[in-house]
Amino acid sequence: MHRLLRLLLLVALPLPPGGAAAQSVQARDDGIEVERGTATLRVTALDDAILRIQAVPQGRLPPGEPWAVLPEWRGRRVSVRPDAGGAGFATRLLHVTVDPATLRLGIGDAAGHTLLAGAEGGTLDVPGGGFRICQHSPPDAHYMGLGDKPGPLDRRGRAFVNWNTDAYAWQESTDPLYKDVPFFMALHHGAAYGVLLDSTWRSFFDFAAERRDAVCFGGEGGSPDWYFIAGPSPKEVLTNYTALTGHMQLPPLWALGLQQSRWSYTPQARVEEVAAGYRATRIPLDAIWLDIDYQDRHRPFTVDRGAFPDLPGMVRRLGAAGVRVVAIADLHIADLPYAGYQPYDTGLAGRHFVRGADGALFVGQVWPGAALFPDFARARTRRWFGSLYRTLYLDDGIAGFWDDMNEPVVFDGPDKTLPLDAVHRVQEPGVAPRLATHREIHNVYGMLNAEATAAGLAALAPERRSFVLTRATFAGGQRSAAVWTGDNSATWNHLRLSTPQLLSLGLSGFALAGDDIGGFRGSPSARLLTRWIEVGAFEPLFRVHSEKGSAAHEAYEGAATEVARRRAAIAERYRLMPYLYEAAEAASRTGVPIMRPLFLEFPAAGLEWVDGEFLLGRALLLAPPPDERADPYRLVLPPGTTWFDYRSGRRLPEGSVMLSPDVEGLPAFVRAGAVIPRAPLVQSTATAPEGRLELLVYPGADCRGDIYADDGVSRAYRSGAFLRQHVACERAADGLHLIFSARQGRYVPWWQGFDVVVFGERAAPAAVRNGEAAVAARFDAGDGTVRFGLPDLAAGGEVVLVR
Ligand code: NBV
Repeated sequence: MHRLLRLLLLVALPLPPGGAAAQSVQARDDGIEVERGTATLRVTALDDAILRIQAVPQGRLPPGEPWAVLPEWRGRRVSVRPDAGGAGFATRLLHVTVDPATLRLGIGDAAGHTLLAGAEGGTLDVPGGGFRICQHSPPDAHYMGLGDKPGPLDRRGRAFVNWNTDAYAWQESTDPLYKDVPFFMALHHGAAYGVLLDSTWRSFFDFAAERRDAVCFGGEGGSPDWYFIAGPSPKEVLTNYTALTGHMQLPPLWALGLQQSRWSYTPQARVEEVAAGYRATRIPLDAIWLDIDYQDRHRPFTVDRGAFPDLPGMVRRLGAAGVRVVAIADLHIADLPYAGYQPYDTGLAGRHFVRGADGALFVGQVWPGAALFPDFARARTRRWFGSLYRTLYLDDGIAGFWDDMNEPVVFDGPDKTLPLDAVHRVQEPGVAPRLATHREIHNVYGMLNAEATAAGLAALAPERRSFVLTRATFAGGQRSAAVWTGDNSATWNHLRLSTPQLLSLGLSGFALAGDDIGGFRGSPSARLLTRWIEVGAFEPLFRVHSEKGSAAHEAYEGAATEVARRRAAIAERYRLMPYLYEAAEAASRTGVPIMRPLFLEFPAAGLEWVDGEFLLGRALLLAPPPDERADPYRLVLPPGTTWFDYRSGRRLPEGSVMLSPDVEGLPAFVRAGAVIPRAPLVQSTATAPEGRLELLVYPGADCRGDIYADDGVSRAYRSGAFLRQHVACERAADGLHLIFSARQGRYVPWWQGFDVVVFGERAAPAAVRNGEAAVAARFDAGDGTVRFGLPDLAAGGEVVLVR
C-alpha cells in the first residue's frame, strides 16, 4: 500500500445560497458528527473494523434500514480516540478524519496508509431524489462483489445498476439481474476493504467507468447510510462483512450432493424414473426437484393429485433410495375467492397482501393467472407465509423449498413487477412502523420471501436444518437461503461465465451458490453437459436444471463415454464430500466462501487468474478449459507455493504449465501445505460411507487441514453433536510430523481409522511411528507417495515419517 498523505473522502455538499455555511464539529464517544449548514454527517465506529457513515442534506439522520445489517449491531459502538485537533478519531485499526469546512472524510489504517479517499462528484441532493458518493480510485485498484452480476470478476471500468429483475435469457452484458447486493470489496496492492451501501432503493455503482479516477455509488432515494469494512486481508473483509450481515446457515449435507431438476418432472412416475436412472447407472444423486407443474394449475401450496396421486408415498420411496425431493412454491398466491384455497383465504383474513396506491388489493398475472402478493415487509406476514409450508414439509415430506419469481415478477405489471407506488407496511420488531412504496421495498422483497420460507421451516421443524433456494435476494440474504444464477443458457460461453459469477456471489456473502448445470435455456451438446458437470462438481451447489422443451440434461443420458466421464466427476465430488462439507461449515461461521478466487488465498499475487481458475476451499485449484476447443491452454500458478497434480499426485514445475482439455476430468491441483480428507464412494449422502477416511497429505509450508462431521441433517451440531479435528504437518530434522489435535465435539463418525497418503516424498521413510508404535508403510517411487493406515486418533496424536 502506498504511503501517501491521507487522501480525503469528499461528500460534496451543496453550499447554501449566499456563501459559507455554518460549521460545527462534535466529537462523540463513538465517532464524530459534523454539521455544515443544514447538512449533517456522522461517522460511528461500530467496532474497531467497521464504521457506519450517515449523512442527510437537512433534518435528522434517519434510523436506517432494518434489512441487511443484523439487529444486534443496532446499538453496537466502540469508544474511539479523538484526534488532538478534534476533526478526526482513531479506532484500533482505522483512522478517520473529517474536514469541517468541506465535510471531507478520509479513512486510513493505523500505520497511516490511505485506504479510502474522496473525489469530486458526490452530492446529498441528486435532482429528483437520492444521493451520490465518490471516492478516489487509484489506477491499480480492483473492485469485486455486487452479487450475481455477470462478466469479469474485477468490476473496474464498468458501471452497474441494482434492481432485482427477472432476466430470462440474460447475457454477459445484461444488468441488472435477479439480485441486489450493494456490497463491494476493493483490493489495492494486496490490501482490501469493503463497502456496504445500506440502501434498498435502485442503486448504482460506477467503478472508474465514467471517470477513470473515481468510484461513485448512490441510490435513487433516501440518504447515504453506508459501512466501511476493514480488512486488510480479503478474508478479514468477508469475515467482518458477514459478522455485520450474517452467515449462511450450515446446509443439510444432502444439499451438497448432486441435485437433479427440470422444468418439470411430471407425473410422479417420471420423477421415480429419473431417480431410478441414476441408481441404475451408479451415478450418485441426492435430490430431485419439482418445478411448477406438480401443482394444481400452478397454484402455490397445492398438488396436482392427478399427476401426483401419492406424493408422500413417492417421497417415501425416493427417500428409501437416498433421494430427497425439493419443491417450488412461488410467492404469488392465486386470487381465488370462495374456492377453499387456504393461502388465499388466510392471507386475505390476515390482511397479508400488497395494496395499490388506491388502497385496493393489487392483482397481477403470474403462473396461476390472477394473483396476490404477500407483503413480506411485515413480520406477521412473513410468519403467515412460513406457515403455508406445513403440509408439504411435514405431511408430504418435501425436504427443501425453492423460491422463484420473487423479484417479484408480475407478467402484466409495469416493468414486469409490482407498480412502484404499491404500498408496503414496514412492521418489524424494534423499528417504528411506517408505510413504504414498492420503489423502496422492491430490492428486498425476494430476500424477505426467502426469510419467510426459512423461518417458517425452522418453526415447523425446529430440530431440522432447512434448505431454501432463492432467485432474488439482497445483502444479508445469505442468512436464509442459497442462491442460483437464474435462467442461463446451454452455451459454452455461459459455462465460462458461471465461474466468475459464483466467485462474485461468494465474495458478496453468498457462499452457497450454484448455476443451472447444463444451461437452463436450450439443449447442451453431450460434450457441453459433460464439461459443465465436471466444473459443477467443484462448485458449492451442484444442481442440474433445464427449461421445458430442452433436450435431456440427466447425467445418465447419452453416449457411454460421456456418461462415464460424468460419473467420474460426480463420484469425485462425493469422495471429496468431507473436504467440501468442512469448507461449508467454516463458511457458515467465518463467511469465507467455499469457492474462492485465487486472490483470497494469495492476495499479494493480484488478480491475474480471476476469471478462469478457482479454488474449492483452501487447497484445491480447478482450471476449467477456457472454451470448447481442444487447444492446450496455460495454467498460471500463484508464485511462492508448490503445487501438485491432484490426479497423478505429481509435483508441478514452478510458474505455469500447459494443460490439455482432453485429459480425463477437469484439471485439478493441490497446494503444498494441505491435508485433504476424502471418503469412500456412496451413491447418496444418506448412506454413511464404509471403511476408513482417507487423508491426502501434501507437505509444505503452513501444512494443515480440518476434519468436520456431524449428522448432516439436524441442528444438534449447535449443541455439541459435531466432530472437529485439526491435522497439521511439519517437516523437522527427524522427518515429517503429522500432528492430530484432540477431537472436539461428541459426534461419533462413520470411519474406523485413517488411510494416509503423503505426496511428494523422494525416498522411503526409515520408519513410520505413531507415538511409540511402528506403522507399516508403503513407498511408491513412481509417484512419490508414502501410504499407511492409522487407527482413529480421536484423542489426538503425533505420527512421524522418520527420515
Ligand atoms: O418455474 C419455472 C421456471 C424455473 O424452472 C426457472 O428455474 C426459473 O428461473 N421459472 C424461472 C419461471 C419461468 C421462466 C421462463
